[in-house]
Amino acid sequence: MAMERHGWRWLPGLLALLAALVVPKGWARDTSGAESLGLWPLPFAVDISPRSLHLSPNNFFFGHSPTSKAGSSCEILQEAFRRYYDFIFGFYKWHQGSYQLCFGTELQQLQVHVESECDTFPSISSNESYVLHVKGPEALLRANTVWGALRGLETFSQLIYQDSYGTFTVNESEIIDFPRFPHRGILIDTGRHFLSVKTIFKTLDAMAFNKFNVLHWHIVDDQSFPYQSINFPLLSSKGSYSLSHVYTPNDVRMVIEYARIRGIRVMPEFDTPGHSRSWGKGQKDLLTPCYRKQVLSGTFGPINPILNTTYNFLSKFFKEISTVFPDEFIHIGGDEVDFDCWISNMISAMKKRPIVWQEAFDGRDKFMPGTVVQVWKIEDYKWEQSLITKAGFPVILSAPWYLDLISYGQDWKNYYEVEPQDFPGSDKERKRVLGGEACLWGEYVDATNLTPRLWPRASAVGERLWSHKDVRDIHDAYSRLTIHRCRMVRRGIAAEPLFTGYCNHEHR
Ligand code: CP6
Repeated sequence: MAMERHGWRWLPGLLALLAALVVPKGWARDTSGAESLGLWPLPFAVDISPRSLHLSPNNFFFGHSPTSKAGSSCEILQEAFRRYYDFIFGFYKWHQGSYQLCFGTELQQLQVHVESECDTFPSISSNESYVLHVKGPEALLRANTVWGALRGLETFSQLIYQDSYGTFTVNESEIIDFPRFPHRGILIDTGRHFLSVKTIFKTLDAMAFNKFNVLHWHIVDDQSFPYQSINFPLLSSKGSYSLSHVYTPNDVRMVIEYARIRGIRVMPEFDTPGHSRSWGKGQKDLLTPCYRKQVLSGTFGPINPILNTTYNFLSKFFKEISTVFPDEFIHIGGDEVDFDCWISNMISAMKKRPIVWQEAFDGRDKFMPGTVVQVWKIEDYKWEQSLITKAGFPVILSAPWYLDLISYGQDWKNYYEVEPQDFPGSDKERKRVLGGEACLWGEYVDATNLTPRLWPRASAVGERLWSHKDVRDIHDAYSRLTIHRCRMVRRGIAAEPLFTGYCNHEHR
């Protein structure tokens, strides 16, 4: 893993210039210890020298550069410093003076410099790039935004290891990094099984370790309606599995906040007009009544488009959603039943951008401009990407990444080998791929098996969406992911093993 510099020809000119300045020519190619770091997802450019520095938990600190626009008043950074200190040094107490460090080889500080002021919420256009110079006695992390600084802190934490004496060590190194795609998501489904806020927090932790930046919260479905609406409290009091299987307004705020300080957007999905049976319990006349031989059968179909009350209700409901969730996007479903685009128009009127599942687009010649289409059907998904992007619409790919589908063996390799821009079309059309999502539908998933089912399989998707498209070596990925998976376990994520073996931190 000596010199991992990918495709300079793809670099925007400015970045190339920056890179030339920060990466000295003739930087040592010998990277003793580097292959065992398990950097994941692999940064754009990595140079690791054999010169090592030591860190003492008592001395080391994160600081702000004096000229940084986001300084010590920036909660996002302060909180990140606390988290990453613990991830690096573990949660133990380290005794004073237990570290004898040689003069000149100590790393005492990581100084963080951010070019723009402390932001509030991440968005699809957030700049997540960063540059990391590790050199004694002070390392420097430079980023355009706090979101880039968060990604850089994760990478910095991945560079640090314990040598054979247990001393915290980092090699002098230079890293230049930025994401390939701006939308890198995980779908969780709380309609089929309720997931506690604590479980969602754990998922957000693991997402940050893998540089994911969107939590697609498929919050309600046919089976239950756990979202407690402010304007329509009956939806959850009648439609949830039970009164304790509900997300209160405060729960929702906590999820959004926990995600925000990790640089993760929360994109809610309220699937309409299909997958909406649970809505009917608390909102009468919303669903279409079904008839058998001209008699009411007592069963219901999708949301009823012929009643005015439906429009009034949905308009008020989505107005609430658009204020509760700060994200620019609202996912309105549209899968597995015929879809009319009036809901997209309603969302646009609320100054939000709609996302729909692919069927909402299929076979439609008039379709709201700017609507994002999410491709989920595995059959001919590349063809579908062609059609959608040819028609001028941005696309999110999830068809090859259904993580609830399990089989014997290392299926992460199949996820890893997907190329999201490999479909018939022009370069302009290929650029309409915003990214992708690993989906964990909830029919067979609750808090007991969610984490090991997601991780490290979703990590394969994470690297595909973050790293350069030429990062595809499956053997290199295997060694790095094995180490990264152990790191996740060490940090409290019950990630399943890739294959036979062990983690260094395991003890009897
Ligand atoms: N639930 C909802 C699901 C699926 C969809 N919508 C789904 C069905 C089959 C597969 C994958 C996902 N479980 N609401 C379709 C987007 Cl293979």
